This record gives sequence, C-alpha cells and structure tokens, in this order.
Amino acid sequence: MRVKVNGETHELWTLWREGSEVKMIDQRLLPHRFMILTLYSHQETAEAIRDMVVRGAGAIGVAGGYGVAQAALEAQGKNQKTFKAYVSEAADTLRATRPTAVNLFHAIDKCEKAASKGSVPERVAATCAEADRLAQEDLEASKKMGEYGNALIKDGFRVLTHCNAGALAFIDNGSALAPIRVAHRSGKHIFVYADETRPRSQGAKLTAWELQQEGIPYALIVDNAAGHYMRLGEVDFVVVGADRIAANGDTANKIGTYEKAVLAKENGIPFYVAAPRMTFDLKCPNGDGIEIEERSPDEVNWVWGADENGKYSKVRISADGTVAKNPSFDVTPAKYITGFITDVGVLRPPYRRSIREALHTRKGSVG
Ligand code: RI2
Repeated sequence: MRVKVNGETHELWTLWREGSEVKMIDQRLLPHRFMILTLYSHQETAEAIRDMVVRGAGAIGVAGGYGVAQAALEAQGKNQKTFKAYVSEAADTLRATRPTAVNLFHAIDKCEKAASKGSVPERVAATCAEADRLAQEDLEASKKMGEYGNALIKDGFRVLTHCNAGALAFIDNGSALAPIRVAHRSGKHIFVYADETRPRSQGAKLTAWELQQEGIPYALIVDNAAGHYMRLGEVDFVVVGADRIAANGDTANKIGTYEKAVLAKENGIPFYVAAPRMTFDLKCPNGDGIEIEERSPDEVNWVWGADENGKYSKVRISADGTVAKNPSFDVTPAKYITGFITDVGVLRPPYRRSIREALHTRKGSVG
C-alpha cells in the first residue's frame, strides 16, 4: 500500500519477514502515529496478534505462518525430536491468540505440516518457504477479489463497509476495500460510507485513513447511522470482509455486521462478503460452530485517541465499575448474503454447493 508519512511516500506491506524478524505496521497507533514494529521471536509475534498490533483475518493468518517460521528458525540447532516439540508448542501458542478468524489456524497448520518432513535444515527451509508462500497467496487473492468485486460496482455507487477489511487487514489491498480501490482507480465515481465500528473503531482509525491515503471520497459514520442512510436510499451496495465462513455460507465478521445485513435486505440493497478461500471453513457446517471471541470490557469502557496536540491517550467513557460485554464478532446467516467475492470468482446461492466447488478449484490450497 502507498503510505504518506511526513510528506514522504512509501510502498509497504502490512507485515513482512526479514529472516527471523517479523516487521509490521503497528495498527494500534494509526492514524495518529505511523510506526513499524519488529518482532524478534514467535512469542512476540503471538503477543502482537493477541494485542491487535496486526489484525484482520488475512493479516493474522500471515502473521501466524511467520510465527511458525520464527519458531523453526529458533529451533534450528536442535535434534529432530526437540525441533518437532518446539515448533508444535509454538504453533499452539500462536493458535491460542485469537479464536475466530480461521485464516490463522489454516496458516499455522500448513506451516506446521511443512515443518514435519526431512532433516532439521530441510524442515526449517520448508517452513520459511511455506510462510512466504502464504503471504504471496494472500497478496494474489486480494488482487483477484479486487477484480471480481469491481465488476459488481457501477459508476456512481455509494458503498457501505463495516470495520476494516482493507490493505491493513491483509498483506495489501484487502478484501472488501479491494473492489472499491479497483473501481476508483478505473475511474468510476464511488463514495464510501465507513462505519466507525466500535469498540476498537477500525472503521474510524483504519478504513477512513486508507480511503484518505487513496483519495477515495468517503464519510465516516457512527455505527448507528447505517440504517438511516439505507432507508433514505443513499446506499447502493454493501461489502464487508469475513473472519470465518461456514460450509453453508453463514459468516462471522466484526460485531455489527449482522444488523447491517438485515437492514440491507429490508431495504433491497445487495450485501456482499469479500473473502479469500482461506477464510472458508468446511469443518463448520453452519455459523453455530464458530467460536466468537470475547474481548476485554476495557475496550467498551475506554476509548483511545489523540488530543489536539497529537498526544495519544486513553479516556474512560463510562462510570468506574461499569459492567460491559464485548463480543468481537457476530454471525450473519447466509440468507442475508447476496454473494461472496472470492479469489476464484463471485459465489452465489445455494452456497453449500458453490462454496464446495470453489474450494476444490485448485486442490490443496485451502486447509
Ligand atoms: P479480512 C476484522 O476483525 C473484521 O471482522 C474485518 O471484517 C476482518 O477482520 C477483516 O479481515 P479484527 O481482526 O477478511 O479487526 O479483510 O478484530 O482479512
């Protein structure tokens, strides 16, 4: 992605690997401060996923793969048995960071598998190669979703999106924001409504920032305003990302997605989910099997931001001792979803069939 920092333009990925170091944009500080963080061990990478330095299903999948590669490099001096035990313990540490986005589990499984054959040096090389391949696959998938999704967006469309499913949620480009980028770059006049997305405010902090960087016309709206604009006929198209999609098309995505989907249906607006095949989980027959992450009540009781001097701080918005609940995701039943924009095309109902076919398009690419 193209990032302007202090007047200078940089072309960057959300995260990347340099030998045993993982580098990532610190998404907790955006848009007020731009910082690249270096993670020196798989434990540090796991902590970065848990603390949402890096977030978004695609990006945490890549981070999980890099974490396993770091573990393999950390264990390269060990014998085969201790190497295996070390990598497997590291994989478990990485798996325990965030439960909902399935990309994380698919990537860790693939890298752990790569670490299981041959001599220790062969295992190390295969693990690193697999982690890098997954990053590349993520990049390619975003490009494809951008192309397939663009075909659905007409000139003049006003598009609503929730949370951040942009370049920062992947290696680059994103899922839901990829079609928007392609449409804008191809000269279509589009306008984006970006939902604020409490409690972490990924819409306000990340999506609005990405759209601004790209020069795409947009307005940030509070989460409660989406229905208002839909009823007024000011939204033509809704597109969101996904953290896990069950075999029947039920989709877990950021909390608040479900109500946007119901409102879209009520108002006759197409509602699309953009996600690569890595986000589909055939082991979940429907949305009931998807674990929903419950995060700290602090995220509800407090907000983070910068004051007029740019000083970054945390402010309490509820009374001391307030009891809060904080489910991070919800499940949108498949019946509200018009289609899935994937890296192999747009999937239509009946989803059990179209999803199964899409996942078998290129054997072995999805866990
Ligand atoms: P991609 C986010 O969760 C949101 O649910 C968002 O839609 C999704 O990840 C984007 O992921 P969080 O990690 O599918 O910010 O676009 O809690 O990668």
